[in-house]
Amino acid sequence: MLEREKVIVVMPAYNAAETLEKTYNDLSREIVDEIILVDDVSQDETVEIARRLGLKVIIHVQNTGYGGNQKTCYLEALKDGASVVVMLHPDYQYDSRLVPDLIRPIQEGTADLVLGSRILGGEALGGGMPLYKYLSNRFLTLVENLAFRKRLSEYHTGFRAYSRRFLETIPFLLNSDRFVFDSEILAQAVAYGFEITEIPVPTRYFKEASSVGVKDGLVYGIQTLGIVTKYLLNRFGILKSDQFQKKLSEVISRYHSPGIFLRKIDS
Ligand SMILES: Nc1nc2c(ncn2[C@@H]2O[C@H](COP(=O)(O)OP(=O)(O)OP(=O)(O)O)[C@@H](O)[C@H]2O)c(=O)[nH]1
Ligand SMILES: [Mg+2]
Repeated sequence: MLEREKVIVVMPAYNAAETLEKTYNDLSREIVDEIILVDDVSQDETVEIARRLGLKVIIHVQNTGYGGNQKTCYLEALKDGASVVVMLHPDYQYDSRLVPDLIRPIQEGTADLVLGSRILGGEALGGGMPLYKYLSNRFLTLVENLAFRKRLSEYHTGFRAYSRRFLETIPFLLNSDRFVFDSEILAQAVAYGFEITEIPVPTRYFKEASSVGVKDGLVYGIQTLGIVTKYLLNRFGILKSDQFQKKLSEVISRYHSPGIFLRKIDS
């Protein structure tokens, strides 16, 4: 019998004690082989709860931010032999019961990146997304679609699945440690020619599910426009940038490479 692909869920966590267990309970353990939680120096009981639930827990020595947290998440998932990596916020903002739908296009080989789209879900505002976030999302998405020549419904969801091939290729370690990491990785997907697809997901907003206020949101929006510009400059050969040229294997320490690239993947 062929062993099936290894599905690893990664959770970039920061003060997720209130919501972690609920998020975990909705995950199908039949589909998910391993769950890795990276703690970004939470001030609450996130780590204790994660350990009690039996998750693999990695603890940062200092707060690096949401993007920096994801770098650790993906390196660990690759080292542990993931074929498919799901990024799931432990803040219960996304419906983790939808993981099987999210990973299907990767398992079927039709995409390397799958986005859980709240806009396709059709109830972004109804689900509580603040109006200014909704409008910014629509505006940035329009700009990104034009720049990337795509027709996606949104680029700003935090519920995503990536193939191993994708994460082994793009130099995500060169990305920002902040929230704009999520925009950068999509620009890289386009630049490196990976297939992106989306599935509809419901929107859930409540107090614990969001720490991004107006200021962080503004920084994120401006930095997203920055990465779109950088993408275009690179694409037209005006200013080449390592973020869109290098491979992960070229930017990672050679002492860490064997653990990632020489792994034998069962499939
Ligand atoms: N704010 C923050 N979040 C982090 C950090 N490291 C990891 N995270 C996690 O990142 C996830 C996303 O943070 P949120 O504040 O909900 O941001 P968001 O979901 O992108 O934005 P909203 O749509 O406003 O909820 C949460 O699940 C946090 O646990 C960090 O250093 N700062
Ligand atoms: Mg959130």
